Amino acid sequence: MRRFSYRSLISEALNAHQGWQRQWRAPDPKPSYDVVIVGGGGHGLATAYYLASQHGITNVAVIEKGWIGGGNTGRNTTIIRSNYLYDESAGIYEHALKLWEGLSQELNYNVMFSQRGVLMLAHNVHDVQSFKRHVYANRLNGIDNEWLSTEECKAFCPPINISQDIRYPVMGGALQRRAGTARHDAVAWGYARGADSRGVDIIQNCEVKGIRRDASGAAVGVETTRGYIGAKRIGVVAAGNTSVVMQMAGVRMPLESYPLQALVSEPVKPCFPCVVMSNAVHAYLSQSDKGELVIGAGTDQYVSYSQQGGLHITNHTLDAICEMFPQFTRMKMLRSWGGVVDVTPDRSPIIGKTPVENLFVNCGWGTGGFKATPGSGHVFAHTLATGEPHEINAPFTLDRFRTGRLIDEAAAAAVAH
Ligand code: FAD
Ligand code: PYC
Repeated sequence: MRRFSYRSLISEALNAHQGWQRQWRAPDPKPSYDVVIVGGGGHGLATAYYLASQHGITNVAVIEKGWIGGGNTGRNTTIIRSNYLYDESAGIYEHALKLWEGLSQELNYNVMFSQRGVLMLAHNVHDVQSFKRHVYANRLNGIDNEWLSTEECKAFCPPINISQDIRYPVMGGALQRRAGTARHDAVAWGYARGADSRGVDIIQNCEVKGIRRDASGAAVGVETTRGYIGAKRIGVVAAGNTSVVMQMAGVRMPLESYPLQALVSEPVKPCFPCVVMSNAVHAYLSQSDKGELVIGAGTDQYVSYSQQGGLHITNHTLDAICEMFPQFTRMKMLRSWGGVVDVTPDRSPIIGKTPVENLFVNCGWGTGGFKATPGSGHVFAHTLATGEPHEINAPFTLDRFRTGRLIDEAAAAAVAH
């Protein structure tokens, strides 16, 4: 695969960009693979990439029913942070954040990771206490997070309205400076390109319709719209559709799937320097490199597989945005869309073994898995390669919903929760 470099970009600019290769192949499925990954989102593609690059396992297929990155990976609002409460979460989200810091270089693909800072605003005494608790817990884990007064919030993000006369006045905020955003499509494409160049087959427009088990009950392959594909190990990474896929092997998952939506404004000149989230008023905002304001809120209140959310949620969010940032009141909204997120009872993911031999799962990232993409792929690749969890994903078992060792991150799941 031709590398992107200053030199290759200049030479292609002078050559009307005629010399670039396809970024990944479109192979027909082989009869069988060492590992089949169900789901070509960021997590599935990252898993394939690390299987090949870290474990030398290249006889791998990623099976995607639509197009890669067409699920939540390409629909999310790209907030990346590691300010979760518990040690287990600090382990995985900070592992991911460290990988983000070198990802463009690792993949030779610009994922446009921008550490512009994520500021979580507090609007009541409960917020203040909860965010300060997160700040202290994060610091104990060596994760940057700091408490800002109301005036310091305004200095960090001048568009914030700090008038104390509004319904939810700003009482301070927790700032993670190393947090930020990245370009979601580029993450899927970069991992796809890296995996493909190491021999991984990425098979798009191919839906998994069944999971075949042998007489002992072990999973041995997947039935797809392009025929049967055998597999020594299967990793299901299907986000909002995970329960449906796992049901094919007879495994009932502790997941609920909800629509989560976002919207963007017309593009304007750079006017918003960071990411601001507000759990209390249920809104968050950043500005994309194209200039659009990227806005989102919470999930719909009912389970659904519709990639479209309720209009009243958007209205409520825009009310909140107008109160926090009155200068945006006259902005026009351009597009809105939704994704289907897979939510666990404790708002933490499930990564590891299942009761079915050779069948592994990585799901439950709910409203907040984009930030974890590199870390999740990295530890899931280890799990698939060795058959045992990496120490970082060891706590995130399916079994915790039986034993009661939950990792309750409802507060850190934040606005979208
Ligand atoms: P996906 O990208 O959804 O990939 C799963 C893939 O599996 C899909 O492409 C799907 O087509 C495929 N699939 C499903 N069933 C089958 C089948 N039977 N056969 C073959 N393929 C199948 N997270 C953050 O960290 N920060 C944010 O700011 C953020 N904002 C969000 C905003 C919105 C509106 C949404 C919807 C989500 C947001 N998230 C955010 C959550 C984040 O997008 C997800 O947690 C993450 O992208 C999940 O990645 P994934 O690769 O597991 O899933
Ligand atoms: O996990 O930070 C997050 C998030 C923000 C919006 C949706 N998810």
